[in-house]
Amino acid sequence: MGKNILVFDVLDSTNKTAKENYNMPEGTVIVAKKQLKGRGRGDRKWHSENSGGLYFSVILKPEISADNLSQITLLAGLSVSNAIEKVSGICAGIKWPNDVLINSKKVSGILTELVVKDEKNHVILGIGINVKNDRFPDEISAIATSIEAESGVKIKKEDILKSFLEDFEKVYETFLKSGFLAVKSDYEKRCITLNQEVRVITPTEEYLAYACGITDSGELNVRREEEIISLSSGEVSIRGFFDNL
Ligand code: BT5
Repeated sequence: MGKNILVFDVLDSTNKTAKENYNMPEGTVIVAKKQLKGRGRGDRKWHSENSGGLYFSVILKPEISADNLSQITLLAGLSVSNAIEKVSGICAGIKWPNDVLINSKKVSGILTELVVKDEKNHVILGIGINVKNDRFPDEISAIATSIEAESGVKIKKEDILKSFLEDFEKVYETFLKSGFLAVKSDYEKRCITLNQEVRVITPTEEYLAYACGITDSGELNVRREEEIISLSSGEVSIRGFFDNL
């Protein structure tokens, strides 16, 4: 990971540039100091006009079925929270599946996208981490935070990137060899959604349930009355005590 790192002052979106360069070697990293059109999932925006954040995409070529791609988002969340703790000493939790939070505020988001070309899966793993941002646009000021704001420690963006890539390389290799099950318990330790009452929002209904586990393939198990339901990340949104997210 990161043998090849391309750094740009400004891009529309590192995911867009990575997708255009999907045929670069696995582990190539595209970094932008600022993004003009940073994206979240769906139509959502990722605010990245502030140079205090770290915005990057990693090109991956995992030989796994498309069904298991969402697991890569989980691995990345684990490595982001490990990197934050290693560099700043502060504990960051994961709101299943892809938000990394400190003190119930969002410090990082992950957007995994698939490019199928030449009969191969190319995965673009895009990550935004608020490292040094001291203020946010009004629409997210109540829900967003940065590592420096929470830890009071001066942090270098490159230290977070280096620590992420080192951790992710190990986690990803373990995953490719042995599957999600091999990293599941590490993910569970970081996952703050577990053992909470949550509100599940699907395209067709909304209900309260109790988050009781992660399946061997990374779905969230919730208990609704007497029934256990496995939720896959593409379909649902989970709200918990961090209701504003
Ligand atoms: C995400 O989407 O959290 C995925 C974000 C991925 C961003 C990276 S940056 C590098 C790469 N290039 C891109 O263009 N994207 C990736 P989602 O779960 O849909 O969350 C989006 C929501 O997070 C927004 O609707 C806001 O509520 C909130 N948000 C936006 N910008 C934020 C920020 N800087 N910090 C915290 N929360 C933010």
